[in-house]
Amino acid sequence: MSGRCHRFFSRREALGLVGATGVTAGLWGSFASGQSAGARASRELEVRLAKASIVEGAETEGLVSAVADGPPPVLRLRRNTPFKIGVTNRLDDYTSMHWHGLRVDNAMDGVPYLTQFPIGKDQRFQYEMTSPDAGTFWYHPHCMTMEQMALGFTGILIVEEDDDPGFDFDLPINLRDFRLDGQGRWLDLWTARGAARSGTFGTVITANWQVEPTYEAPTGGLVRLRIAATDTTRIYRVFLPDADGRLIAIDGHPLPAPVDIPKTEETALHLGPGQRADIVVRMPLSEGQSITLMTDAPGAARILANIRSIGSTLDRSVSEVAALPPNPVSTPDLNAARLEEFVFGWSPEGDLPNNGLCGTLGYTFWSINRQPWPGDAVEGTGPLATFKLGESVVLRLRNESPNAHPIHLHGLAFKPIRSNKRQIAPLWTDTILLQKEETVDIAFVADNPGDWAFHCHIIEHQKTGLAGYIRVLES
Ligand SMILES: [Cu+2]
Repeated sequence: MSGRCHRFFSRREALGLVGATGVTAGLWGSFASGQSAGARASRELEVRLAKASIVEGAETEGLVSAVADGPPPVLRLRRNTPFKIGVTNRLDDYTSMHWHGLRVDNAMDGVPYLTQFPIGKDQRFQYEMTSPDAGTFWYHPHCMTMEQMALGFTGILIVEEDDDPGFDFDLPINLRDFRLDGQGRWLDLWTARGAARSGTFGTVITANWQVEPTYEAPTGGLVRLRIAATDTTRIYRVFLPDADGRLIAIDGHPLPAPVDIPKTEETALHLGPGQRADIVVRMPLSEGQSITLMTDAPGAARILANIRSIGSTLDRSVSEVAALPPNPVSTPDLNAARLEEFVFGWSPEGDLPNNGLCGTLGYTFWSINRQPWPGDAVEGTGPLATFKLGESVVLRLRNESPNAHPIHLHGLAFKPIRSNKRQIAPLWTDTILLQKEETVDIAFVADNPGDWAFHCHIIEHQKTGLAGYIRVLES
């Protein structure tokens, strides 16, 4: 356990964290009673180059963030409340911003050519959105996606519940890898070999851009961990061996009833790129004791973050953890639902370049229904399927490949209803992690009009053909 202690005073705003190491006990009171301490009606983000120490003892330059020296800020907004966010691009390359999991207006979804033009250097685009759902979401560029995400631009976005659910501490944990050598220098961000298989894995696993950070939280308190898997490639397999707690939400949507948290590698919760888990843990009752968030990984399990008890005990109990209020997602009528089938697999185009949504990796390996995303010009590129507004829909997602694919649908919440391989919980989500050679049916009501991107969230798969979109008509 080589976890370093981190002081966040100078970066508290950047990380959106209050009460990390060094903050006095007095602040907890305000944090506990005012969960919306950071919620705002508007924000400005400047997408820019940054530097930070990710490998101990070395500084890495050429990161992409919205602050000079750390991860993109945690954004907090309130449910059903308009939120404006200006995005100014200070990079030489184009960008755009997507709000993963938010059911917003199509024009605000941030997908180049499908919903907006890319944002050029020194240009600003103002996003305006109102989220009907509370929960843990995230944001990232959808243009030059591979480069800008791999270089750091993945941030957590929190939509607060109407009523404070009464936890003592809120800790966003942004899980992602970086591809760096031992001196903190960049390795190739993608490889043809990786793109054609499970993706190119990072070499440094981080939480909030840090290796094994240690946070502090009130002794005996209930801590809400908002774990977001924002890596381009890695499927995290998280567990908490020392903790008592409950899983309360997956992918932004509350579980109908909280369930016990995974404590072993065997029971680990698999979070593919794009997925989130809200976990409430009860901190140890003795000051100085820690709990550990871990991930199973090839070779050995790894520490993601430590959380240490500090202060006199609050003496809370996990039995106090109740279900969060459900989000207002319409329930599909499965008897009337229209079935559409999709197969995710190899591409007939071989190694030709593919422009999948703004910026190419130089080759094409993947497809949906044998059709790789054909390029930047949407002109002449039809939707994979078109639905009437309000129509109940079942999509049959067949993965014919030996690789897992976290399939993400923009703008709509859906639920898996059956798998040919496993018992599957019918929980609302925006990203379903298809196992190798698995077929899963998902269902939803097509109640948000627009052209919604539909793609794998292993970015090398998306960018080499495993992308497309569906259309929901205005009426
Ligand atoms: Cu994939």
